[in-house]
Amino acid sequence: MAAHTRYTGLIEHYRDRLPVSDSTRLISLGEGNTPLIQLHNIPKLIGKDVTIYVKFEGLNPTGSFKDRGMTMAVTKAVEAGSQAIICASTGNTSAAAAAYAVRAGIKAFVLIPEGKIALGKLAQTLMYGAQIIQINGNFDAGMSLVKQVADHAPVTIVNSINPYRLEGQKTAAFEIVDELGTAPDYHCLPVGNAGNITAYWKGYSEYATDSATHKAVTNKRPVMCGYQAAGAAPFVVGKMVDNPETIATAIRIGHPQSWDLAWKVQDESKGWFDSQTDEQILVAQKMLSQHEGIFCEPASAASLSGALQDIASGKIPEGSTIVCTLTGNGIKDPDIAIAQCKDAHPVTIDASLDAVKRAILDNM
Ligand code: AN7
Repeated sequence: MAAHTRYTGLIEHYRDRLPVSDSTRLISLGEGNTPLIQLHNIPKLIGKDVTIYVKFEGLNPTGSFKDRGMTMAVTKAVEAGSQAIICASTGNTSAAAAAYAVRAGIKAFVLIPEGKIALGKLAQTLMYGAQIIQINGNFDAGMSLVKQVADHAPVTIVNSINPYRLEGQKTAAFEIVDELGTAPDYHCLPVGNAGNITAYWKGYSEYATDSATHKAVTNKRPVMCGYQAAGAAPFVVGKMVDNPETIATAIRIGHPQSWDLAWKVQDESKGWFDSQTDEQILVAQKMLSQHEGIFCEPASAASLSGALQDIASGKIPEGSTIVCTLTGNGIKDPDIAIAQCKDAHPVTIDASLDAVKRAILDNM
């Protein structure tokens, strides 16, 4: 390897395992290569002998794991000659689609549920200059419209029903195995459309079947644990949900697009789906911020919230190594963060040395 190798995104890094050729023009913003951070304080806090890592996907270029899928989907759309992409979104997919479309020099159309996407995601999508189409309906309604309109207009769908999305997203599992030298015992994820849990399983499975060709020492695969918000939990109730509701707007999805694929993941990995209440999700989000210095968005915290529940009950036994994916950055949803901290006490003082000194000594 050259002494200085600049990281230029996940397609270049895992090009042997992705559907690109030497002549493919790669549309990248340097996504992937996100930190796998070991939690040091929370295991002590809960008094359990477990090793928990979080894969902080909020540190991708647009602040969520969607960039992994979008670099691949937009690269392939451009390769096929497409001039425009379209998606329905609860916010993060729209931000990623908008950014990668700009990078490629093509047009992005995004359908979002009016008033139901986090402020930061709206700000991003506006800034990247996508054509926003707000609908009086939820994500599921938007998704249904996107599928219909693609037959009537020259647009490429970049939701996770586009198979290239999952190809890109599977690289997160590669990174984890490359770093740990093996797969974890349990992998916990928030679940909406269930594209990401499907993609991770694909990544772990591909690495396991040819473990000799990369750095992993085993062909182990983790138990996959998917957690939904209680008000939007079709995998827990066992059927589609028509009016999903949750404060975690990213996963306010009642008709998951990867329904069959995700049940297969559960089956093959001997994993499970469960739900977390909005309250439990918010507790986990705050716990990560205030005990580990990691600020993820509410939906992302469903992974840790679910893991903590299953560690407490013993379903995930002591001695386990667990990876929780934190799918998006907390900065995306400032309204919820500020509401969560309504009992914090910022002090307002005169701009004098004396007053600052007093503010410090009074609050030590
Ligand atoms: C932060 O942006 O569906 O189970 O339209 O933004 O693969 O759907 C977002 C999903 C988890 C769920 N965490 O992932 C969209 C969208 C965050 C998310 C999920 C989403 P999937």
